[in-house]
Amino acid sequence: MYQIGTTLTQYIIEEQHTYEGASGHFTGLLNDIATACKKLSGLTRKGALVGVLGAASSENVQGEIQKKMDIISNDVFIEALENNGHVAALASEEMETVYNLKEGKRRGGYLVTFDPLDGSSNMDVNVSVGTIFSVVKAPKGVLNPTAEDFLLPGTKQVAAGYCLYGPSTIMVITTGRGVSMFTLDNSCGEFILTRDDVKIPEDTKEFAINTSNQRHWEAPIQRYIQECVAGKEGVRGKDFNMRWVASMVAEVHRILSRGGIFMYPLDEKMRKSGKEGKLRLLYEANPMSMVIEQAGGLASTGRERILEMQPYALHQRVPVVLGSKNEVQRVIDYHLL
Ligand code: AHM
Ligand code: MG
Repeated sequence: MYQIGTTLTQYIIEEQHTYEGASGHFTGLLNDIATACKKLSGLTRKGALVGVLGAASSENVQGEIQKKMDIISNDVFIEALENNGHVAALASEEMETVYNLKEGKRRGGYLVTFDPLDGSSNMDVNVSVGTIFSVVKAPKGVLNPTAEDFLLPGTKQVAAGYCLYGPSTIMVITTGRGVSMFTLDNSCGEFILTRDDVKIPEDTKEFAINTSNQRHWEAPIQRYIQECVAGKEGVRGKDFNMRWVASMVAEVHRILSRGGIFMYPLDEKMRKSGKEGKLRLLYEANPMSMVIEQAGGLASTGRERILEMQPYALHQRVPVVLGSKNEVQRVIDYHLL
């Protein structure tokens, strides 16, 4: 446990001391991620004043129209991470293939995957967006890692987290020893520890799912939501509340703050179009699952633990059910029937 008020810089230096033989690269890398997030915090706050709202004239590898901020935030991340010799390669939602460092740049021992601006459709309507990141060790002695090198199960992550650009800018980090939450103090430009050892309540009365897809859901999800909506009069014997921000970072942050369950399940419409889910395994589901599990929650596809899945592609999609332990377990149980 760290003292509330500790700066992120102090925290990552202290974390380094807990690893024997640590070289300082991990510390440097987390620092670079924090720098990128601070820049993005500034840009998202300025919005229309600096001309970053609206669509770009390009599509990403998933065939989605990119927002200007998708491209800008991807560039901000690359710039912050490629110059200091801590990473070997990068991969992101906004790039089709692995980003290998330019000739002459120092190579480090880590691979970073990231969604530079998740929920970016919210930018234009001034609703919370966020950055999600995942860190794994790079294979030793490989100069230019390939996509194959990134295809590791989430259990191999050495750090993961997100930065939420909301009323406050909040960085949430886990290095596998619990979850810590830092709030950006703009007066000194530092992230300050505002909650440590975050734990998610095991029970909840709040669910998050895009109900416009209801007619496509599979039976276990239909049953779970119907029982929530039936409230006090139904089998659950209590009223539930519903929230949907359309920004996974904001949903996960709410769940860390007061409990809840978030679902983006596989449905019949996706099945018919050959999709395996909406959210991406390597830079959305895995890092968020690590954060949720480290805070005492569960993260599953409904059928298996997300963190144990063996990825086969960089942009692979996956069904996601995560949050308060007892509710996620109930959804898993309904899938077993
Ligand atoms: P994005 O990475 O293209 O922004 O999409 C991911 C987002 C999540 O943040 C959010 O949970 C989901 O897409 C919202 O989907 P929908 O538009 O179907 O409500
Ligand atoms: Mg995303």
